[in-house]
Amino acid sequence: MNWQIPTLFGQTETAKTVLERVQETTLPGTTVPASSIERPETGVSYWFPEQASTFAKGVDDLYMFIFWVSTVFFIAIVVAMVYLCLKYRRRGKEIVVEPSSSHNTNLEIAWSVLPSILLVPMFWWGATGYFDSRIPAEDAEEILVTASRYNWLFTYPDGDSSSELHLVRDKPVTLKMQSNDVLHSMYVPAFRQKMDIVPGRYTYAFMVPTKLGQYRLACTEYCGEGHSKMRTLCEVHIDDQDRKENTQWIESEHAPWENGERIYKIHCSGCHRIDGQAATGPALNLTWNREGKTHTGEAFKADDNYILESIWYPAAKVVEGYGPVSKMNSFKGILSQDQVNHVIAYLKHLQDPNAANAPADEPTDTEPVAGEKSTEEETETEA
Ligand code: HEC
Ligand SMILES: [Cu+2]
Repeated sequence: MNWQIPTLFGQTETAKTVLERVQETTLPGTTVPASSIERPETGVSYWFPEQASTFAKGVDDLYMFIFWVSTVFFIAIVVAMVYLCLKYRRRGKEIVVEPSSSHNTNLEIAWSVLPSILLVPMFWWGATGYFDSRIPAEDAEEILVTASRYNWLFTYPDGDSSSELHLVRDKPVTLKMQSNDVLHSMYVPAFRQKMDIVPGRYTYAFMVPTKLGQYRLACTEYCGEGHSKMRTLCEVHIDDQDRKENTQWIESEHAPWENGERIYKIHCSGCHRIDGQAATGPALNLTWNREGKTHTGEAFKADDNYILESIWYPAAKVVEGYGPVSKMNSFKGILSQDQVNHVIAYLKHLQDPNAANAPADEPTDTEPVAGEKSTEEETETEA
């Protein structure tokens, strides 16, 4: 039975839209097989919300397994306790003191081994599920989530944003998350996905939505008096086209990498080059995703967090050959984390103009699209 209560987020009025669109986009005369339309989340169920991502079922199964193991042991322990209380209750006035054994090897082995048989699989199951939800697939789309008191902003690879999260069914997505102020946490119950958003660094959540519909997305870390209002919708679309047409876009004039290029020219080009030649600092076209060493021999990988740290706190990891004191000044307070995102997009773009936002480990080998604007000069001459 599916218990429904009136909605907290107003989905009952809006939830039909994806479903309706599936029907509308179907050619007249053809019928959509019922199995291909999933029921959108229309309210709040009293038990688990819908399973709308690839790993939701695993999370629920593990939960139920732990729940039933706990229930069985709870009943067994309480029954035994009541029985023993009755059996050994004090009768009459005399007190018989029986010596208790201080050691019993068999018993001790039994109470170590038997619980392990249940607990080790629980750990294994939980750990693998956790990794599934944290390690991005290589072809995942990267959406930047910006949390601020008390709202959400989602920025897509082309630079456009929306205040609701729009995903595409069966398309893997990595949420790269940043906070503008305090600690927040992103939670989409239907995806069983929850991750802290920490000021001053990036965190990630990975998922593959599997069902069309609208789902609740909320902040789940108390962040101030407006915390309970910090919620929005997450909509899963049929395909990219459907998402493009049915999202309220906040359009950005420039692609993130174009903004990054501008920042580079203003702030960085005095010390860094982008032609592979080292100058005062390393060549930035080689930086993204490289594996390098600091001057003290510590290994690092030039991922998002490394680049953020290099820009805000250059002294934290001084690159081998440039130490011991970094000649780079800190850009903390000069460049916001959003501007750092643009720089990162530019560094990726320098390596692969065709996929400025490709995920870290997958440089694509496709040719640049003909006519793609690759330098600002071109942009200017065209304008
Ligand atoms: C005054 C010179 C100077 C300026 C200006 C400067 N840098 Fe640097 N940068 C350096 C030096 C020197 C290093 C190497 C030492 C270190 O790691 O701090 C470096 C290192 C880096 C690294 C690590 C590179 C790698 O391959 O490991 C990044 C990323 C970086 N800078 C980004 C920037 C960005 C982005 C800007 C502009 C916003 C900038 N820098 C401006 C001098 C500079
Ligand atoms: Cu919050």
